[in-house]
Amino acid sequence: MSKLPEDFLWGGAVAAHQLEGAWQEDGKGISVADVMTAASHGKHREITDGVIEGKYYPNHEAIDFYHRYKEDIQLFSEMGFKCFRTSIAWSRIFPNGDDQEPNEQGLAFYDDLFDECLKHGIEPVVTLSHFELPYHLVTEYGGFRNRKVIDFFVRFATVCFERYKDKVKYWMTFNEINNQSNFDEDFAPFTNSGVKYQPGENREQIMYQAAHYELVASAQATKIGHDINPDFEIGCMIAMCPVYPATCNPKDILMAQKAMQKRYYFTDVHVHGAYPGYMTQYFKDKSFNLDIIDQDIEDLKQGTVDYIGFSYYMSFAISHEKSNDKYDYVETRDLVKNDYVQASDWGWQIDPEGLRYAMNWFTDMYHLPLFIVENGFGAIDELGEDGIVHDDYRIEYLKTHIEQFIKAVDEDGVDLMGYTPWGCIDLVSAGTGEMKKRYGFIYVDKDNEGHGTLDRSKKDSFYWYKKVIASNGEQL
Ligand code: P53
Repeated sequence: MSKLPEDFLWGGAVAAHQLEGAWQEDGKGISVADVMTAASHGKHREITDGVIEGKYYPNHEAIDFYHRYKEDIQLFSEMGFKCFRTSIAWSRIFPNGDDQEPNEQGLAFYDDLFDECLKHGIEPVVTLSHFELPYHLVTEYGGFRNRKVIDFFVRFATVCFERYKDKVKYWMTFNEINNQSNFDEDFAPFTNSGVKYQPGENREQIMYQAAHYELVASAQATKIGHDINPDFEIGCMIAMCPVYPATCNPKDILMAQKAMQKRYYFTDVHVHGAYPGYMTQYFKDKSFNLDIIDQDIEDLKQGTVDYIGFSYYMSFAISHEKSNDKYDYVETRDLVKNDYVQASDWGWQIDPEGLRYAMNWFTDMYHLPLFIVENGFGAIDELGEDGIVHDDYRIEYLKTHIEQFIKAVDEDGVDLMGYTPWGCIDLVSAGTGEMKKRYGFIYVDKDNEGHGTLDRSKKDSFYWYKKVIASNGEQL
């Protein structure tokens, strides 16, 4: 007897900009992902002013899923996927973001894509905004610094809900909305919110303002979605990296607690429809003068989510030493190495038990169903002499994490809807723009410079995952 429910949603996850390519086809506008170059571990992606000739932008072609999705979904189906998580590229539907009418060719593409999934018995799970803001909203409005962008997002969400209401049941609003709590770096504010900072600006205050507008946009959209189809399940999407205290020094404990509040208050707003007291107090203490109007407070209350979607790759550890006596959290400054866990080639601390811990934490805090919508191991794959990738390291990573989430369900009573490992087919890394940081069960022949046939081939993990799904998690 399997320890997971019979209708458990096994699948895989991707995002439009990381695999579709076809960046200018069928009326698509430029998105924030189209102006980011490729980098590597330790080197940030460059965010250019528009698309500059002669620079390499890996998302422009990506893995050409736009033209090959039938072949790829066939492979997902062969693995036995029950669901497939992808996003709708906002700039395919509203090329500039502020257009009055949607682009029919963009809408038709996702009709075909979802039909193809359903034909194979695969339930689409759809993120509305996954690091794909139309670039025009950055240049004209400053991204989510601007209240007007709420309406543009809500218009986009409404069009999608109406159009796909009979094809898509599971939705998420903003991917990893809490990444931007790392406001010190340029990547998260730009990909989450289309925010570019000028020198000397108060980055933290701007981040809280942009996040507030997004939370309002998410709540308004969630309310409208529920009105359009009461059967919709609409979730938030949180990047979960639990923050452990480096020691049992009470100062480290408090520091970890404060860091958790700063990284995860987003979930409180999504779930409870209101800011927790510690955040409103913090805004006051810092004299952040945020534009939060009465109607926003009402909107947040009306648009709470049905489940918590989250990604889990790693855990963090933190020490109080560099912080001030208020334990203000600065992600780039305060995190420390955890000697009890190993790290990936990209420095991500691998911690399967941390997944079980995180699931219990979410459940204690919010009492909602959970959905693990990303998890996985970004690694360098080499083709063996037989032309096949023997990725036992990836199988090991996934196996140990699956064991832990089964314990969370079976021993701790956590309500878990499904599991969609990240990058089920190799795609462009969000953080570095590389191809060589691979997550897939399916290998794609393409390198960091953009060379390759784009041919697909099955890795060892492909056959392994197929067995896992067929046994509903019994055979790992
Ligand atoms: P890459 C940081 C920390 C955790 C998850 O990431 C993150 C990031 C951003 O890099 O992003 C999510 O490709 C994101 C996906 C992304 C995936 O994790 O940098 O939702 O778009 O590809 C893996 O290795």
